[in-house]
Amino acid sequence: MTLSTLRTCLLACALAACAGCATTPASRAPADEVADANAVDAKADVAATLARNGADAAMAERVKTEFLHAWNGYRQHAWGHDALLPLSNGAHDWYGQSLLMTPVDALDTMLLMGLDAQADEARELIATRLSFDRDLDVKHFEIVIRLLGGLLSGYQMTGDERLLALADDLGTRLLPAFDSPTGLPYVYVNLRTGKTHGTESNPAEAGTLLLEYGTLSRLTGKPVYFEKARRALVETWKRRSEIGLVGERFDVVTGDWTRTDSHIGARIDSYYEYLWKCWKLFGDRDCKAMWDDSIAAANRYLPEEVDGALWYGHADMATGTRTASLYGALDAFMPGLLAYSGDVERARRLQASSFAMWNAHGIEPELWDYRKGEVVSAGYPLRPEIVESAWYLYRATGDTAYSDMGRSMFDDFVRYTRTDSGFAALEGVVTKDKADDMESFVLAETFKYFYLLFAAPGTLDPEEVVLNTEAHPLRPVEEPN
Ligand code: DMJ
Repeated sequence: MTLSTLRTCLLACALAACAGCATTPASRAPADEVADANAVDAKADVAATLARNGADAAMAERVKTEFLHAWNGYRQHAWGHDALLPLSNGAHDWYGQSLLMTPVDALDTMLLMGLDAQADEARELIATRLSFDRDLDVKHFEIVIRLLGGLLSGYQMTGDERLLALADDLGTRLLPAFDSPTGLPYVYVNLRTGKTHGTESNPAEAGTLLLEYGTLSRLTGKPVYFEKARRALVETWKRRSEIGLVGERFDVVTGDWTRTDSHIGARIDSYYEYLWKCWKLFGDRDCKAMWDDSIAAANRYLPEEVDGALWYGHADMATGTRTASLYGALDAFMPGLLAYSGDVERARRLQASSFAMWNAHGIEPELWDYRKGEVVSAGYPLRPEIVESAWYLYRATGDTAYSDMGRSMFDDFVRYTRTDSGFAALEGVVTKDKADDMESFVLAETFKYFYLLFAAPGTLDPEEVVLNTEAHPLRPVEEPN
């Protein structure tokens, strides 16, 4: 079955029961054409502003130098392992055996930064040492966004067929995760046996798979990857409440919600991101329809104004009733997504709130009560989302307020988290005590978004490539015949 046949089948079968899901292009009114022309003019204005403001080459160089500090620490103390322990100068493997999380996650950042020698060395390590034939129960979602995403972007940026072969092998080993009665993926899958476990999952883990599996389908000509991941996204969306919100956890066997709190933070966040991005990368009109419907509900029930500031809090998915005034480091991806999808004014206001949360203690907490102005969960695992949003806003507006914001956050980031061998998570943003942990996403995402904020605008154009949720750039690929 070709991908286009598959798409037709999915449109006809899987989505037939979904109200509001467009299966044919909407007819275009003259007003749409005027709006399109205005949008083209606005984009040209922003491009001119970006070109005029140019890059901050000194800051880009500084980010690159600090990235190299972390990479060299990994290279010296943790080479061949998943991650560096930046306080003890030790190494950590997620599952007792290494799957090279840091090199795979870091490869495309090095390529973007022009660190060719380091990228070549990492690529050789990956191509010659990475094997997925292991008796390991791995977390499906994390392996997809970090490893599958990193291998695919690495392949697209270098043309090294060994990376695509690894991605294809990994994809085949992960596919049993989708073999639940609902098509929603189990949380864990064994790379050698395909045995699955973990039935309580969530919208983020089920809905943040399609960019990677879809790209793998396009590159290998195997539609099964696209089909399974798309079904998981659609099955998640189909479970939205009557008012259009999703909850925080569901059971993949029964398909029932087990937690009905709705928000844009942990366990839900990137579900929204992929609804928009699967339209952007694949031109999938059903994704666009699901996005329109879902973001409208989120924008209706989750926002809350406090002293003139805009926040997105928690609400019950069935009634929309406010349940908590919590926002945090993960929620801070939303301004970027709003800006990317064209809602710049809301994005600006929410980013101002994220930055106020950051500045309350000089670095952002994992969770913040915006009504009380209090830290609820004090850790800082070096997350990228607020920087990612600053970059999307800079790209959407050309406004140097966002590169200034990035400069200020980078100063704080280095001041509070730098160690002799890398960068350490914080136990608490109030005390600034460090933890012996440097997640691979620091090299995949946090440094990449800081770099992109200051590098020449042509370094990466989000209108030409789509970054997965781990910031791995994926280029659109034509459907094979
Ligand atoms: C990353 O692994 C991804 O961005 C994911 O979507 C959310 N969590 C981390 C970064 O904070």
